[in-house]
Amino acid sequence: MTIPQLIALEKKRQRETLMMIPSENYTYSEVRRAIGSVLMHKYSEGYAHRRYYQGNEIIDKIEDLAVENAKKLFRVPYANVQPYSGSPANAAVYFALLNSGDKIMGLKLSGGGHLTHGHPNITFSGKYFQSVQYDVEPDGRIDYDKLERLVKIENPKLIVAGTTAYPRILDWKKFAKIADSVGAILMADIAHIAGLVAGGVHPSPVPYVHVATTTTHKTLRGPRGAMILVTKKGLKLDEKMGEKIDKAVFPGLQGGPHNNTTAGIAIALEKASQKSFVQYGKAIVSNAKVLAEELIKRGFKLATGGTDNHLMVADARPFGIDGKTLAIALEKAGIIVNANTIPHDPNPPYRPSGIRLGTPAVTTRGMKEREMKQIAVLISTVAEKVGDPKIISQVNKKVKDLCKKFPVEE
Ligand code: DSN
Repeated sequence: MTIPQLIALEKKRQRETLMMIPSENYTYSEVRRAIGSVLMHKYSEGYAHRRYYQGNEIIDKIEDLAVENAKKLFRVPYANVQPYSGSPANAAVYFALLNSGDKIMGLKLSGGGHLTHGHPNITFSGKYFQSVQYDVEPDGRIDYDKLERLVKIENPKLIVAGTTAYPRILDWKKFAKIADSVGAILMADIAHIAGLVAGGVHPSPVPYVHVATTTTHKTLRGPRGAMILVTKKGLKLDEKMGEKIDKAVFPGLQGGPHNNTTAGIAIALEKASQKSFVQYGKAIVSNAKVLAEELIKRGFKLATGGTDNHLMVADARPFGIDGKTLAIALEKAGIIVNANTIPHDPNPPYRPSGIRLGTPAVTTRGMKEREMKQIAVLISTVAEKVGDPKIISQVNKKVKDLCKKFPVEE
């Protein structure tokens, strides 16, 4: 099969299934056009107005726009929009502000953190820095008093406040109090919630942290990319923080920025500053709340007992199955989620006990609370009849009908 044929098939798959992995979303057609545009032909090592290559007059304007949009939307004095994605953005912050062997403290992957938050042995963050991680409690929540005690004992140089599978509001104020008590740099990783922050449905970390990283393609609905934001508090701690981060991104870690992506980021940030984005953020959260309540009614056990944001982690064991088995059965039915560890999971990460699911992409399609109720019924039907191909195919038909009613933007 040719690549165009495979792209057509993937397009069909995305149209006919429910995209419920909380880090995935459909971007805007304007962003897709920017990504596929001639901007990808240009090399632009350096930063706007100080490049190592000629011919960047227009690219400079594009990068200026993306940076300005980021600064305006998140109310920060400094933004770098060049990181290729979230992991390089986090790496750039560490390399800019720490020395190899310095102590960092982030949330464990199994508790809802990210590999780059200091996962030991197999990631740069756990190999080149000394990593001591904190965890969520068995109920799935961060215990801030416990975190404070650990921070006082360990005295880390940098604390990461950020998550990929945490369904509750992060208390930036508490994180800041804890970090400030030992003089640690506080970095927020808002990759999952950036769109919720922009839409005003999750508090912004900006007044409390020194630096924030985010991807641009999740709740923010932009292209695959990332940004690093330095706050006023960050510049107060180190007036050269922005410059250090620029240098760590290029030439420290990366070569030429992906200008097509930069343009896509500028477009998405502009859209995220519009009033309609506030409605979008509210709808993501209210959809998630309804879905969570309905799943609980139908026998699922959710980490923390529910959600305040765009995602939830559901334990599949009440149905006598693990998360991987459920995720595979749901895929057959056209509901795409990922298997996920639950807090203090006794099962291994490849076959964990739960699934992680979220509402950003189905909300982008225009689905509302009524559809969330339907989806909860479909998910629990699959969980109850995981080995029954006839039922799975009946659910799949219903999923396709639902998808037809809420088409994806061309
Ligand atoms: N892969 C992303 C997620 O699914 O949350 C995090 O990098």
